[in-house]
Amino acid sequence: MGTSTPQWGFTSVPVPPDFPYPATVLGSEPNQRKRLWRRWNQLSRFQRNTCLLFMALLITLSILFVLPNLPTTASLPSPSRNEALEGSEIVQGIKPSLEYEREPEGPPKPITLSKPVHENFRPLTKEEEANHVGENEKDSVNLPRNGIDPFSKKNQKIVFTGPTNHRQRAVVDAFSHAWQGYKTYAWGHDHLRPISQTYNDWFHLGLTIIDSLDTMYIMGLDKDFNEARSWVKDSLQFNGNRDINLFETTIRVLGGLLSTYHLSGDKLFLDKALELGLLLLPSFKTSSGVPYSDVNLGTKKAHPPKWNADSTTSEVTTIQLEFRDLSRCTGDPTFEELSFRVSKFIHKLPKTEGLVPIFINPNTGQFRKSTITLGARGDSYYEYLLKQWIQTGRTIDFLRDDYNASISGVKNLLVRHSKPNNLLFVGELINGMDFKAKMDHLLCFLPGTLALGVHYGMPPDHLRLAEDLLYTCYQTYAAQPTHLAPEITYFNEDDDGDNDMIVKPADSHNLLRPETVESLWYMYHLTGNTTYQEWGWKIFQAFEKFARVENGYSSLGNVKSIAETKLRDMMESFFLGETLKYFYLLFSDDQKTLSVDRYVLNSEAHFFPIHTSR
Ligand code: DMJ
Repeated sequence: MGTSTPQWGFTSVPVPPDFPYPATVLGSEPNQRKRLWRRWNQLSRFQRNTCLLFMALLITLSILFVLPNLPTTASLPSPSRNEALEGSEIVQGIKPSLEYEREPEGPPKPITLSKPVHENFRPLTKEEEANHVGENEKDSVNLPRNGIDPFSKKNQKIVFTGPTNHRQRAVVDAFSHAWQGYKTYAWGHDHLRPISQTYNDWFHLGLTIIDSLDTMYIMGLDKDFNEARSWVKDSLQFNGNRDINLFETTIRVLGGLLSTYHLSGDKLFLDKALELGLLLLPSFKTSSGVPYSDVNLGTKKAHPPKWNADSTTSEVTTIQLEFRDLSRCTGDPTFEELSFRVSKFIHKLPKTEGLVPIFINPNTGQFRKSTITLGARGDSYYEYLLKQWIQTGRTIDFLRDDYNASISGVKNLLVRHSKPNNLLFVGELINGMDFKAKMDHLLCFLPGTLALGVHYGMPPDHLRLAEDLLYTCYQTYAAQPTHLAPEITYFNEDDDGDNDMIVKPADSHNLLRPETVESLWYMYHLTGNTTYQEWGWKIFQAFEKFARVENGYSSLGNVKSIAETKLRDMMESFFLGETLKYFYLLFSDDQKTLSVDRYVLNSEAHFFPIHTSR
């Protein structure tokens, strides 16, 4: 790492004690100084007084006109602050906030970005990386500490005018095709089964409609959006004797309703969100405050799942963005308090280098000895540490610190490279101890989250990790004949193995999941590197080729064979709520309107305004 000692202040030279000029105007040569001193002594008293008066006038004028325009001391790095930032200061042209450790003062300042974010943010060249010097450091964006609430004016709407290029039009066409199948065969039900021309119900909440609302709004599909709105108004019922999963319902339904409220300004969606939020509250009635996984909307009683006494760590820590937003929108603090209590509680539990086991007992409040992974059941614990910190205007330090600690843990304990081609992957620790070279597709959310973190001032080497990991995630698609990724990939660490990636028959399915496309969007959005768009386009075409069926899109049973894809007859709501939305964002010519400086996206790709305080 190249370091240099910064020059703060002026070079000081010895001067006579009564000398009126500041040291900086002195020549450094002793003869020159003597000459000046002699000339001063040769002046008459009147001349000296006039001189002094003139100097005093100059100083007064400087104080009045120049000083107010200088940066405040809060925004000027002190030498010690600078040293603390050494090595993390130059982040692809984005400097971490110099107010990193300070509480915000005064009212929030609005964001004024003169350029799209990505113009100020690009990957380091190899040389720059070696020296930790970014050439566009000088025109970096100094992100304000606080985000903006885009809806500070009541009912202000953003107008979305639809696709602007052929790739976006192709994505909208895909959405319309999926929506048409859903409308015809599964309207009001949770998911479409496009091959058997029927539906699947999980929670009986019309999941596909609600998950799709903001996607339609953004794509400018007004007619479809209005039909969906009418269904929400007239047919969406939350009562009834049925169990629902707290996490899934929160990210998809509560998240979908709140996001649509924010984008459209239509209060119907907030009213419905509040109705649902109140029904979810019994989940928190446990001795530790860590919620149960399930709640019955009819009996209003919560309980663990039938198969397990424990709750899933990622589930109980992935409801906070939504509950906080509900509190901020309604003025009722209960939702935020109960959900954030969980985060605060888990913050205090012992961890393995910031990493957590995937199960936690809601009665004892203790982790169960279990797998450590950033894949299934672990993933969004890490995602919501960062996103909650951003949502609350970067004011809650423990969220940032726990996030940073966890990424160090990932680097130390979970990152490895495959053989023979040196692909970086993130494995798991079975029982928190034994390394397994296994990576879920779910884990491919991580490059996007890492890039988002770096954008907000996290250490720059997180971006290199994001780049390398996203390359591997893309390879899990590109290596298959269908150009679609399996659910799980194993990595070879032996010298004599020929293939870096191994896919077991039981893991070779593809559920139309979004995580890789999500990360492609973040990386394109934040770096402007169009390679990520090209990779996304290839994946999109593969979905078109192998998942598109007459009445929608179907998950695949086998990505390893073009001849035998074994369609599974299921289109999950996240295909419309997330996968197609991220494709649309990835191919967008406008990376400003839905910028990560304005919104934080929840785990289901729903938009939440960034608040200005804790
Ligand atoms: C989505 O429901 C969410 O992204 C969740 O956080 C993880 N799983 C699915 C998509 O794969």
